[in-house]
Amino acid sequence: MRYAEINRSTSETEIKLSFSADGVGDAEIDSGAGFLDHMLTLFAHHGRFDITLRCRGDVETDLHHTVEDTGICLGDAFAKALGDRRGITRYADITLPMDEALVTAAVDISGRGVLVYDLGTLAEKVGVFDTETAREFWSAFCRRSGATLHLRRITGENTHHILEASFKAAARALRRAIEIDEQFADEVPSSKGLLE
Ligand SMILES: [Mn+2]
Repeated sequence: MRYAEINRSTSETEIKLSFSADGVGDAEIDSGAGFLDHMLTLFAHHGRFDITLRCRGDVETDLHHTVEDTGICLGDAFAKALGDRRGITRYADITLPMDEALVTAAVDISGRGVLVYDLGTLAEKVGVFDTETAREFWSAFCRRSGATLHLRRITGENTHHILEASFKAAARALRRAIEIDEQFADEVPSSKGLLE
């Protein structure tokens, strides 16, 4: 089982997270940010990841630390669960529609965490959620997990739809990228023998 637990405590947030890469999509998410809970619940569902998360953050400041630190912990858990990434497919992409929104996610589990993020201009807020923090979430996730992720809006008008399509697309692409490829089953999928 590719599984990890993370406990992280700072003056800004206190986070307890568990992550199973080979789950059934069960999520128990309590981040303190409703829209982030919604995104992580569907991320778990579409990725077939089991995730439990409890975050107590300084939401009286704003949601920035809560969202970014959740990305840090999820990235740490992802890297820890995958270990040396032996046998994984490594690359995957999907172009995923949600109503009028269409978003591409392309993933390379490279060991070098790079985010290329172009969802265009979004509304500043969805409810009380600051939409610019979604980029901070993915940036932290990529940096800590070692996954390279491109997220690109093709079309879309509604910010809730565009963000939701991006989380679903990322989940679907990550799920495929970490599937065991029988032709690489006992290898690290890199001609240099190491993913970093
Ligand atoms: Mn929704």
